[in-house]
Amino acid sequence: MSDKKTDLVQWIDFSPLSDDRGSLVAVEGNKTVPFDIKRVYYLFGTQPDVSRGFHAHKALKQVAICVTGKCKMLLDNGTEKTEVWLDSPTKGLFINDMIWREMHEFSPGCVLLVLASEHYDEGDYIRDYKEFSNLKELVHET
Ligand code: T46
Repeated sequence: MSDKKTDLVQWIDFSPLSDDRGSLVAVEGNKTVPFDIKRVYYLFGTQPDVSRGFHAHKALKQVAICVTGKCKMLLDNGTEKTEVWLDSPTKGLFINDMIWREMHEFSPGCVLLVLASEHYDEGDYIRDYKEFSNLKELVHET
């Protein structure tokens, strides 16, 4: 896993297996990605002018891969924010727990694949930014 600037942006480079038929990327839990993959979901049919996300997770870790098209991902750890483009099927963005994320500017036909460390649990979501920021401050104080 490579760090870019800070721990906030952590890319995973996938090595495609390419030949004259095309390319294949294999992703394995606890090998290619740093957790056991318990869930896979994907976003598609997204609209160019509609953003998604606007939450953090208490414990969930994920890797997001834009397998087709592109979108912009905003990451916020409570003290620092940054935006990156997800625009390659050979690059995964590792999103740690307690990171606020927003997805913006989906291109037409974008498919965003997400590998998750846990099964779906609405109780793991923090959907209120103030609550997220208060929790982050508590962690910094202790
Ligand atoms: C994330 C970003 C990148 C389920 O029932 N099961 C699931 O596994 C997921 C992911 C969602 N849902 C339900 C919860 C909502 O009623 O599907 C609905 C849409 O989910 P949400 O509004 O959270 O979607 P996004 O695109 O805002 O966020 C999703 C993931 O939820 C989130 O974990 O990090 O993609």
